Amino acid sequence: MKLVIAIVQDDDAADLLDILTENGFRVTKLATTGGFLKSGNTTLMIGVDEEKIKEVMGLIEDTCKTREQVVTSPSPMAGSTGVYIPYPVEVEVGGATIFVVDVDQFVRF
Ligand code: 2BA
Repeated sequence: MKLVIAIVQDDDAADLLDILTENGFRVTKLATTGGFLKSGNTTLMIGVDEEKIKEVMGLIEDTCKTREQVVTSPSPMAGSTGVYIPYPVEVEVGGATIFVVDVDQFVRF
């Protein structure tokens, strides 16, 4: 068995949960925060048999979209005045960041 850990954008999370459960996958949803943007995202833990990995990856890829997000980054003013002015930077947030982890043991009481 494998554990698929998928970090997705909040906007895609509800649809993805529905699609995964409709297709017979068991999912746990966690509310998480991205370290860079410091804004909310969603992490899904999906325990799957190895032969189902491709299917689950396909469902995630079909549902989750890449989006541009603007972050305001402080930039030092010219020279070393110690004064910072905010300026907007656009980052591309991926549709999904996925880790596939080997599971040594799976027990369900
Ligand atoms: P965040 O850390 O909030 O990152 C959001 C987006 O900001 C990233 O999109 C990337 O485009 C950009 N970014 C992140 N760190 C950066 C840096 N040091 N310099 C420049 N730009 C940076 P994604 O790469 O698609 O990541 C989306 C979310 O997935 C991340 O949210 C984080 O929560 C998670 N993630 C991505 N890679 C990860 C990793 N290696 N380990 C753990 N979580 C990861």
